[in-house]
Amino acid sequence: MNPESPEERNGTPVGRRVFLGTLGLGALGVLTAPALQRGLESLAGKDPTGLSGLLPNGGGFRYYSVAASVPDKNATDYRLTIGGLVDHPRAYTLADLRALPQTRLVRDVQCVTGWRVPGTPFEGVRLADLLDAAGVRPTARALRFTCFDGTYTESLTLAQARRPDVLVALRMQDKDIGHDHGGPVRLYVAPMYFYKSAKWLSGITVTDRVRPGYWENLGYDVDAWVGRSNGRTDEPTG
Ligand SMILES: Nc1nc2c(c(=O)[nH]1)N[C@H]1C(S)=C(S)[C@@H](COP(=O)(O)O)O[C@H]1N2
Ligand SMILES: [Mo]
Repeated sequence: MNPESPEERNGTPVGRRVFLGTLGLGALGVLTAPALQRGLESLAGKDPTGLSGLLPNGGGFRYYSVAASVPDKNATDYRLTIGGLVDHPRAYTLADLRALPQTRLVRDVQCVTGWRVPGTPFEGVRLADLLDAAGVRPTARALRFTCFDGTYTESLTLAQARRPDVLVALRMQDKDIGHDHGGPVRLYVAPMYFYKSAKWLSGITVTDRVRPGYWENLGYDVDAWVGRSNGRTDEPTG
């Protein structure tokens, strides 16, 4: 069994459905890959029926979590660790991150299931700055992101991670990021589908190769450029 599977982690009904859905649809093998992926993702949100996709939602965000419950973290107990192939591993507190230079970006957000939110401000520390401070070793090629939901993971190549439009975000819509949107800290990868923007970010491991993340193990593209991946033709977000 896939060790990232929520079925294995907590045996929740949502996890079970995702797992069984993967087996069932994968065995059928008749659906196109994007249709399969959209089906899987609608199971993962708080919308097992996928019917909310048919309702108007005012152009807003939808809440997604592959974990059944996620603990609250705040300025007291939040930590972001950076380790792996670096010379200076460390753990940042929220105050540490707030003390670093902040970058504000305003781009569209695009989920691979189709919904898009125009002109959303995100603000935080450039991931490139954290990598520079960590001292990335010459053998490093990629990053693995882990989350304090205990389940979700993501990946970027080192070159992607060093782009100026990739943030360790502390604010979204000009507010501190709330729990539902992945606060206090989420990743924000502006030019890619929103599944790259891991919520509840707690760990960055520098690795020698790309280790596909949660949805990528279930078929999503690892290089998730908006409009140029996952069989979709959306306008770029940037
Ligand atoms: N930890 C975690 N991060 C995640 C997800 C998730 O399930 N867990 N879902 C991803 C997907 S598919 C999307 S579209 C966005 C949704 O972000 P939102 O809940 O703030 O709208 O978060 C991404 N990051
Ligand atoms: Mo998504």
